[in-house]
Amino acid sequence: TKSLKEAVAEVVPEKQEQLKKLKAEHADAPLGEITVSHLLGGMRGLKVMLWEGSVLDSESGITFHGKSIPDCQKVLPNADQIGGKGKEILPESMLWLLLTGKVPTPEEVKGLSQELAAKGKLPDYIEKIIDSLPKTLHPMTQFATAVAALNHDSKFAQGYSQGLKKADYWKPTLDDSIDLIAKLPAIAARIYYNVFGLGDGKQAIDSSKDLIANYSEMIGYGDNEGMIDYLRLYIAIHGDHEGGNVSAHTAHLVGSALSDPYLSYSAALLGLAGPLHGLANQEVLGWALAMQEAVGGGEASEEKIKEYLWSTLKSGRVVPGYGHAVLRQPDPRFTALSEFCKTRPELRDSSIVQLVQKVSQVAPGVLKEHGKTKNPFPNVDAASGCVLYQYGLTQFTYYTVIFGISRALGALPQLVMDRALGMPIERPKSMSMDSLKAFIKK
Ligand code: AMX
Repeated sequence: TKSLKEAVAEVVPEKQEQLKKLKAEHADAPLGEITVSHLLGGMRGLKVMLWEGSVLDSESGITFHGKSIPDCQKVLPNADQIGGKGKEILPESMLWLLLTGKVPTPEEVKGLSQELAAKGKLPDYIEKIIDSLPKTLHPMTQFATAVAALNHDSKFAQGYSQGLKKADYWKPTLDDSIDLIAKLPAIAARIYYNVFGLGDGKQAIDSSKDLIANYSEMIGYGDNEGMIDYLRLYIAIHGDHEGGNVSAHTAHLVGSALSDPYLSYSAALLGLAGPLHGLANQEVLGWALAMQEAVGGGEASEEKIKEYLWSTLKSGRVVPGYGHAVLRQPDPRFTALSEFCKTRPELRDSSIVQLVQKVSQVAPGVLKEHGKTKNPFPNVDAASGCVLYQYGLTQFTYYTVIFGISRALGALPQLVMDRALGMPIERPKSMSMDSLKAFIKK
């Protein structure tokens, strides 16, 4: 049985060799043409970034090192296999896959779980920082603040200041990344306690439990098997969505300046906090509850749902949870969460879960008729919040924090790979409208 660090150490030389070959054989191969509309249109579709953990296909959705979500559900170890209780993918298993490209054994996952538990306790100064923040400060701002402050003890920052060799950068980047992933649940739970007075406020960690069983305990859901397994699935499949999305790209960009993993991931969280990105799950729930009040829950008629959708669109708002910058089909993450709902009676019978499912059948037609969005189908955020709500986690300003625990599983492995591959500081060229015009005339 290998440790995660040993498994990464095996992969790094293979990846370095692969990069060397790619550079030697294909450095000048064109990857497409850049037009003015790319520059003006948020760089959609431009292939300008290396990202190893996952690839997003506009039709079939996300794959993690070539494995779809159903593939991962089949092969990645779950809690039942490591002495716990639960059938869904453990985030530890997903982390292992994202970092190494390999499926871990249950023993390897158990070892990683124990390592995370051992590193999960927060230092006193972090607890004090979180406790000093006003309750009215958005939980995502609190989250990013605490994560940035952990750079106080960054092994990468310390090593760099002491003249660490470039070839070794990835090692303390990995140490910091594992340390950060281990501490995210306790940070998130302390914020939950401070802002909403829920959980026991202690963030105690039981080393025999997996990351999310511990987190669930910290936020007061230690006895709720359905919620614990939902959180595992949710966190595992939100982990990575290739590199171009705002949070992943931000971690990569900030890390390219050799800012340490805490600073890089803190910046990523601040991007995740935007309503067009991670905050959409908070937006969806507020919108769905208002709809429930206006049209009824699971029993609402298609006509009423249509009317409600049109009233949202006519008021100039977007339908939250629908559309995507890359996907052109229903998001497989939405499908996986919807399938999970079918397996649990408490979710099958839930009025809000039923309403959200009904909306997902009606909204594509309305959005097509509206004619603006390139993708009229639900994305992951359409489904994720209503399950939390049904399980009693009704504080929806907290939802994106849970997404923030997850996104580290993909963004931090890429940071490790960036340093292992010696990726340079990111510095695209910008242009003014005048310089653009002058350039086009040439
Ligand atoms: N409802 C109404 N209009 C929508 C829409 C929606 N759900 N999605 C896109 N549109 C509109 C856009 O606002 C844009 O209008 P404009 O020309 O007047 O500015 C037009 O359709 C074309 O947009 P697009 O090319 O299809 O999408 P995009 O790549 O620019 O943006 C996204 C993608 C996700 C930001 C957008 O679909 C959106 O705002 N969706 C709602 C918010 C949401 O669910 N975000 C979560 C995404 C997943 C995640 O990151 N967590």
